[in-house]
This record gives sequence, C-alpha cells and structure tokens, in this order.
Amino acid sequence: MRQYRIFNQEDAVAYAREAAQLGPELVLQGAEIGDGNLNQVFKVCQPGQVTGWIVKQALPYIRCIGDSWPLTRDRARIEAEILLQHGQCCPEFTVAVLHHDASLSAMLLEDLSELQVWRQALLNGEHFADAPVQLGEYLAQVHVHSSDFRLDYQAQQAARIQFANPELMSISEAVYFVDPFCDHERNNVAAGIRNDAELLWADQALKVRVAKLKHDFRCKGQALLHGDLHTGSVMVGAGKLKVIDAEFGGYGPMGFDVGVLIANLLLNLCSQNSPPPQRQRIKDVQAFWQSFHAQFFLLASQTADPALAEPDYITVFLRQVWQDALGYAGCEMIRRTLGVAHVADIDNIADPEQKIASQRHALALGRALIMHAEQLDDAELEKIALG
Ligand code: SR1
Ligand code: MG
Ligand code: MG
Ligand code: MG
Repeated sequence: MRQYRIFNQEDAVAYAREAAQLGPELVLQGAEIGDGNLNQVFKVCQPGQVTGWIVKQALPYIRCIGDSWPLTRDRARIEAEILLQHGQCCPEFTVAVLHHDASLSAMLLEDLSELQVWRQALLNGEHFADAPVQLGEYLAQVHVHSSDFRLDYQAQQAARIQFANPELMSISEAVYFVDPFCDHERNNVAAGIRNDAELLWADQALKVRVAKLKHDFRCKGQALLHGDLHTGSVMVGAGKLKVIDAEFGGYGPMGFDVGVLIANLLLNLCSQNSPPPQRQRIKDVQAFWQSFHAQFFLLASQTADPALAEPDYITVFLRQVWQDALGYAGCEMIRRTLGVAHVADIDNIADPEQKIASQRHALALGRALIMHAEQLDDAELEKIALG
C-alpha cells in the first residue's frame, strides 16, 4: 500500500513510469493539464512527442471549490472500475484505463491528444457528424450490458453493490435537484436573470416534477450510468470518439445519462444566435436518440428472459426512458444556468444581452422539458427548442 500524496509533476512522471513499466532510461516530462471541477490531470510524455500517457489523481476535496468541500479520494478507484466495466461493454468508445492504484487515488489512462473535447469543437463551430450516432451506440451498450436485459437478478444486485458511489451521487442529487430549485448559497445566479430564477423557485408544479426525478435518481437503479455525460466528457476526432470522466457513475435511471447529453446539446443551441447551428443541434439530439433506441432495441431483443425480450415491452420501456431523459435534460439545463457548475457555451458569450437571452432560453426550455416530457417526441422537440 502506497502513502497518498498530492502529486506534483515529478510524482506524476514517476507513477506513469512505474505503471506503464517504462524503465528508468526513458526521458519523460509531465505537465498538469486538468481543467475539470474535481481532479488533477497530468500529461506525461517523451520530450517532442505529442502522445504519451494521462495520469489522473483525485484530491481529498473538490478542486473547483477547494478544501472547504472535502470529498472521498475513493472516487478514483470507483471511476477506474466503472471505466473498466464500460470498456468491457464498449471498448471502441470508452477511454482505456491502463493501470490504477487505489492507495494513491491515481490512474493511468490512454492519451487522447489526437482528439478534442466535443464541447470545445462545438464552441469552435466544428461539426462531428458521427459523434451523436457513436454516443447512442456507446450508451446502449453500457446500459444494456449492466441492466436486467443482460444480468440476472443476483448479478444485477451484486453489481449495484460493487459500483456503489454514494458520495459522488449524493453530490449529483444536490446539484441537479436541490440547489437550482431554491435560493441556495452554492448557486451562481447572474443578476440579469435573478427574476427568472425567483419565478422558477416559486413554481410548485415544477417542484413536484423535480421531486419525482430526484426520487427516481435514487431508486431507479436500472443500469451502471456514466453519471456526467456532458459534451466535456466526450473526446472526438475524425471518425473516432472516446468517453472519459466517469467519477459520478453508479446505478441509476438510464434516462439520466441520455438526458444529460441531450441537455448539453440544447445548451449549445441556446448559446447560438443563428438558426443553422441551432437546427444542427436538434438534428444531433435526434440522431443520438435514434441511434440509442435502435441499438438498445437490438441488444435488448437478445436478452435471455423472454418477457424482457418481447418487442412491445422494449418499445414501452424505451418510451419511458425518453420521458425520463427529457425530465433529466430539463434539470441539467436549469442547473447549468443557476447552479454551481455552468457551461462554457453560455458563460463565454461576450455580449451581456445575448448571454442573458441565452440563459433565459435555457431556463424556459429546461422547464418545458420537465413539464411536458409525456407530450414530446424527438420530432416535436424542434418546435419547443427553437420557440
Ligand atoms: C461541485 S461538482 C459540480 C459538477 O462538476 C462536474 O463536472 C459534474 O458535472 C458535477 O455535477
Ligand atoms: Mg472533465
Ligand atoms: Mg466530469
Ligand atoms: Mg438563444
């Protein structure tokens, strides 16, 4: 068992050298490149090389808040185990974990430097046409393979225990379903939308629906979720896609992952001020859902349990996943506008009036998704998203 210490560059290089069995003669350099909310991330490579290895280490607190918000380091072990599990179900689209060390709260990951973060690509106006379809395939694979559609009763119960992630999932519960729906001190509400936020906080019908989504998030343990599937957790390149950052994973409703991804595409839509990229985001959402639906249907039809394999049942099941997803998408849109963690798509808008308009758009669309989840199919989404 190693003694935990917060890595500096030299520590990260030493860990990578040992974990990848690189030998003492190889010259390596390390640099901290993390821009996420939680962890340290180092890139380790040979001088002059573009690609090397990634070292990710959990701090004993939330990085973006500081040591006033302590957090279990065991999240690194849990994340590594979830990524390994997802990698078994869908190696093509899951980042490879090459090594992990629970005592150091560290893992060695494949370096994806040839890819870029999808959120950044969207901000740059770049279009990766395959990404929504690939993500639909990824999510169907990881959801079906960790669910009742593949595991028998005992195996599914054991998996829920094996991948229990109570500390991180209770943070999600707070930042998705509690803080943004009240005047919480953790919130980050821009002055220009304070009135809009107060109207939302007084909306009793909305609160009842959010209570149901929150309750389901805790009780509806359908599949081993990624748990934070926003466009910053997806790396894209020509024909290639990898999903990273599963520290918020654990058993929960499938619609949560589906909805978080949809919401982040719609948040990008809200940040745009011209129809063509807005329409493209709607098409991305539709392509993602249709891909997820088709792949899920195929995989679920192959389940050993004849009741679950019944096509009419799978259709009903997926209809409910879609409705859940719209509700969770609405929560993600509202929490990324009022809560502690925003998205660059909207926060980076330079023009103050356009930024407020985008935030209002996100709040209104988020609310509509939660309130009208039962009435909307993916074709009808365009009408309410574009207003
Ligand atoms: C306080 S943690 C806030 C958010 O950061 C991560 O990226 C997750 O999205 C989490 O909800
Ligand atoms: Mg990240
Ligand atoms: Mg993350
Ligand atoms: Mg807008």
